Amino acid sequence: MADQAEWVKRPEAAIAAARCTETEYDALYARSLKDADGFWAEQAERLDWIAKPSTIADWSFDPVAIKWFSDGRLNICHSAVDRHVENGHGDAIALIFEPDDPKSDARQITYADLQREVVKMANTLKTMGVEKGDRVTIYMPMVPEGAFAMLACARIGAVHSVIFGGFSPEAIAGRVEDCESDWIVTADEGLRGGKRIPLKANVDKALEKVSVKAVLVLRHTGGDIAMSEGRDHWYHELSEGVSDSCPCEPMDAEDPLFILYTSGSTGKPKGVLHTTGGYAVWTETTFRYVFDYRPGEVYWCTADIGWVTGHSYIVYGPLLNRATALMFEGVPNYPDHDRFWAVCEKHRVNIFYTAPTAIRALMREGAGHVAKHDLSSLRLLGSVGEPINPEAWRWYHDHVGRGEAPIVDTWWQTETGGIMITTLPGAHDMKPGSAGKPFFGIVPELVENDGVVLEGKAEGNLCIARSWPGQARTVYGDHDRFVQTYFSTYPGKYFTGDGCRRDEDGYYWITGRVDDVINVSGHRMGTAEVESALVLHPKVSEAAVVGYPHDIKGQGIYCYVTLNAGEEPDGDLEAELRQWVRKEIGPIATPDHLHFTPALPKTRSGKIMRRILRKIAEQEYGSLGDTSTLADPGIVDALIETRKGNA
Ligand code: 6R9
Repeated sequence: MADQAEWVKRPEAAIAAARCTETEYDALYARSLKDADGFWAEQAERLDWIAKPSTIADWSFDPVAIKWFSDGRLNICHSAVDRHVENGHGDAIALIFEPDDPKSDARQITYADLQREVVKMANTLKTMGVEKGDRVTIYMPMVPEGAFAMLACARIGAVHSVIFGGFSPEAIAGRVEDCESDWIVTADEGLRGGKRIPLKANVDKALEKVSVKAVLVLRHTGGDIAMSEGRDHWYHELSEGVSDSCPCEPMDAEDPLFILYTSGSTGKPKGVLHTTGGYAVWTETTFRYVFDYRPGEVYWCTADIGWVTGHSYIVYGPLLNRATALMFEGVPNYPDHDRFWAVCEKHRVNIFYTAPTAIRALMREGAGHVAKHDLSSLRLLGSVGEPINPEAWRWYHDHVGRGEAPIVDTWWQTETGGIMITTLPGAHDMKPGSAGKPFFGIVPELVENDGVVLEGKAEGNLCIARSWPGQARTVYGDHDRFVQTYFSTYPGKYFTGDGCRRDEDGYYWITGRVDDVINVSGHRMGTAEVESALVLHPKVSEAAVVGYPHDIKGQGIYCYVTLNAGEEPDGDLEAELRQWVRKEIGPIATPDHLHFTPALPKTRSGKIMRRILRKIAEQEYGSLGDTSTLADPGIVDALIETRKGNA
């Protein structure tokens, strides 16, 4: 990427309407560092507290112990739902539901409806025996009941663990077991692009491996499913006659709110734990400034509630701001490639937040699909999940944003709880491909491998020097792993796992992961997870998985596979292995490329040389670096030959 990137000016309209101008950003940012306690105490005023916190920041990165607002008490559901009703906004629309099938009716859910629905779900969970502190697994399609379930857990003090509806029974079982969850909330089936997703059947398969006390099932498609007597309950039956009152459980600011599993470079996915007060303040504040939301506007984030983006920017951030958030059940290309734009036109969407992989896929289908629709309501666009290439940025800006709407390219992670680096729409001009500037309270540092912190224009490993309210507090059940993963590489700093460049204007450019995590269509995946799945197959002896550039997905999954003696690769086995990985992890982990090889390049001590495998997958044969430490250097030539043959 060129350093002298072109600036794209923010429009006058955005400046005029801005909640935060450039001067204000500079002043607020400076204050957020100089007087962190004062700054965050003020932001926290935007929530309803049962007991206002007197202690604000209380953290250390060495040893690792993170607390914010620790003597405060609140319930996030009260701030996101009830208080809006109490303040006379019960008729404001909280959620708009746009179903998979455009011919089905959209639903509008007011804040008063939302309160009723959440109370009903909360009391139903209580009927099942769920109590404060219990973990509840939510495996739902993108329907409002998914959000009701999350908020219902928060209301009664239960900890939700949402699992993306695309994950396999094996993945569900692993997560249910890891957080010792005794309850699952699911639906008969999901609908995506006209296809039925067998959610309940997947849960049934998972429950052959682990057991729970009860499963609550939403009737959504009406599809035929098995119900296990005594264990499974229909939501519409169990909720009948529950009380219409359910007080919000008073929670300590540091009481757990949710667990969300995410991939790392080693081992099984980690259950990242977020707590109540800091997460609420962080999502409320970031949503307010970054999207500069105004009452009455329609905001649409296309993520799934199974990912952190759905948690923070479909459910909590928008509702804490009394926004109208659209929830979309479907996919961008069903029934046709113009669905996103049709939905924007239909619901007069003002703020649209999506992922680069979706933009690239739609860009490939041509701007004609965009031109068919009146997108004049759009005033702000957002991007999240992976670096956005300048070409996709331009297309998004020119065609979807009519060359006018600013784009916020928001960098953040499951572990950060909310947005960390982005431009603000009225405060900053943009540079396509750069996330921009740090949000309030965020101190990014670029660090060399030896720990030296770089100043000014530089490139290095992205660390964050100070804690912020939305930061994850631990890995559920394994605090050592939390410390090891994020705080041991550069002691005293939070290490993000991303590489990053800072330019002469102080803009940050994320260059991608520097660890063994790959980003496929904005989904984070540990290469180790895919390897573990492959070697479970009886014919596979060894596997090494790397990412390689992919036009639409950003990164594709490239698998080097060694078979057991006597096994021969063929098309059938290839198809079988693809299917195998889908079954083990889920469709998002389907290998893009299988490369059978009699051996993998290893050092004499037996370490797989991933650096070389990455280069070969990328077809960068000239820059393989030193191969002299390999036990059998000849294997590299053979790998290159095969790669050239099948590229
Ligand atoms: C929110 C989310 C986190 C990883 C992160 C980085 C990549 C996310 C990005 C971005 C460049 C952006 N990432 N947003 N890279 N520019 N605007 O995606 O969380 O699923 O945990 O992924 O995604 O590599 O480290 P998560």
